[in-house]
Amino acid sequence: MPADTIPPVTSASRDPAWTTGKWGWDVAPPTWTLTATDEDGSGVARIEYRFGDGGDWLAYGGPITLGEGVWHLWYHAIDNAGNVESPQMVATLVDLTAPTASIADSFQGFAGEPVTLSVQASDGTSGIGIVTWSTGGSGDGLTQIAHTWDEPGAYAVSVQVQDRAGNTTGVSTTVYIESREDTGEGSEQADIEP
Ligand SMILES: [Ca+2]
Ligand SMILES: [Ca+2]
Repeated sequence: MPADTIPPVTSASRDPAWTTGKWGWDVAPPTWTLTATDEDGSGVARIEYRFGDGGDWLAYGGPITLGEGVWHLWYHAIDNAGNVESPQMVATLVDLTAPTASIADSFQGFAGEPVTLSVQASDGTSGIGIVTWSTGGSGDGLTQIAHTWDEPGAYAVSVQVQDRAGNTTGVSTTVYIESREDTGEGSEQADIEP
């Protein structure tokens, strides 16, 4: 039997096969399975893995499920003749947590004039993505928006804050719109000196 000088080959497969969130993120913990073959050689002795490109290699004992975080899973196999495969890597982005979002209980404004609304939002893992307002505005990181109501009244406004992975938090508020006439405030009064 000729000497085995060819390293084994490891392949990585994930379940589910495709990322479950947006922009390459997973929103449920994916599982990686490593399998190695050493065709016509001495046979696979073991598979090893580690996270990041430094540190000790760990013996692979079975499928690896990844929680929240940004992961670089490095792996290689070694055959029974001691040939070591060049390391391979798969990157996995996991965000399981919806953003935090808060909005003021109420906003005030005047009919026919734009009211500026804002929401405080943050997301530690994938970051804030699309923000969608029930007033009609939607955009990447759109945490502030202006809207004009033509008639006095109390208006419910809701906002959906999504992280880049697709996890969503909803918050709502009320906008109270008055008319200038009802309040007695008018542009003429601004000129009156005390
Ligand atoms: Ca081999
Ligand atoms: Ca998140």
